[in-house]
Amino acid sequence: MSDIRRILILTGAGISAESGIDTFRSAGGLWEKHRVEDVATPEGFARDPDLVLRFYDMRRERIQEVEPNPAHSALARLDALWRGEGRELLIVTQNVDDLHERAGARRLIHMHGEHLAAWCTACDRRHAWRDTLIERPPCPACGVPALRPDVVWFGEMPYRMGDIYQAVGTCDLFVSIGTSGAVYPAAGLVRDARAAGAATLELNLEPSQGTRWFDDARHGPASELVPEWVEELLSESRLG
Ligand code: BJW
Repeated sequence: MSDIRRILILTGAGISAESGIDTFRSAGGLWEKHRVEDVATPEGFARDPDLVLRFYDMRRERIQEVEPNPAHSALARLDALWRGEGRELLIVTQNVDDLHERAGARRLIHMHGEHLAAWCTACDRRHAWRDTLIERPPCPACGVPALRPDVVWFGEMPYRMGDIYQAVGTCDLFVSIGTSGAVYPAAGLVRDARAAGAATLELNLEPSQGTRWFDDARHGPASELVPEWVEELLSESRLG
């Protein structure tokens, strides 16, 4: 591991599970209680905006009640220390919660958007947003009541894919944490990283759908696996 310089970390719902946020596809997860087509597609939003806005209002409220867990803190520690001598790091999260940044991570991309942001479909501006959207508040910029959650639904393009592919194509180590590997393009990034010569590591509660693409896999709760792996990496690199 000592020749590792550039690290790309992909995170998913599993890293926030122990903070008390529901995952999507686990038993009892969000997709058992809500139909994906109804709440996570532009067509569902067009059909029944109240249903979708309530779903996201409820989840936006929930994330403001919970705290980062030791897995988020460990990645924030790695982000703070992994510097100098050509070291680079990027956390790409599929999560729309803000637990990575609340733990202190700074080099972070939210590829599926953020709960704490609203997007005006009239003027195309985005705004920091903590309140509910169900009352159709006016856009702070243009005044039109056309705000929607600033999240990426099925059929929409995830954010900053150019930056993500660039970092995936040049990393030495690709680490996937707490994601089922069921949703593309995120699920395909491990193959892009491998093709570019990176070592690949999975940290997940159970083998993901793409587990065969990883050189190494460790299975268990993120709050244990992630701090262990981070300490191992920092100590091997004499940064801990
Ligand atoms: C623990 C744990 C603990 C539990 N510790 N672990 C082939 C190629 C390309 C695209 C497609 C394709 N086939 C189909 C598509 C289209 C589609 C897609 O992927 N469909 C699939 C159903 C097949 N993709 C899209 O439409 C995307 N856009 C797109 O493709 O645009 C075109 C394009 C083409 C080429 C390049 C670029 C673009 C958009 C996808 C948008 C996804 N949106 C959502 C909702 C976001 C807002 C919200 O939160 O409501 O994103 S869906 C949902 O799934 C959410 C998540 O980010 C995403 C991934 O879920 P995640 O994070 O993996 O959660 P889970 O629940 O699935 O897994 C949790 C894991 O944690 C499990 O494994 C547990 O075991 C584990 N776990 N507790 C450690 N304590």
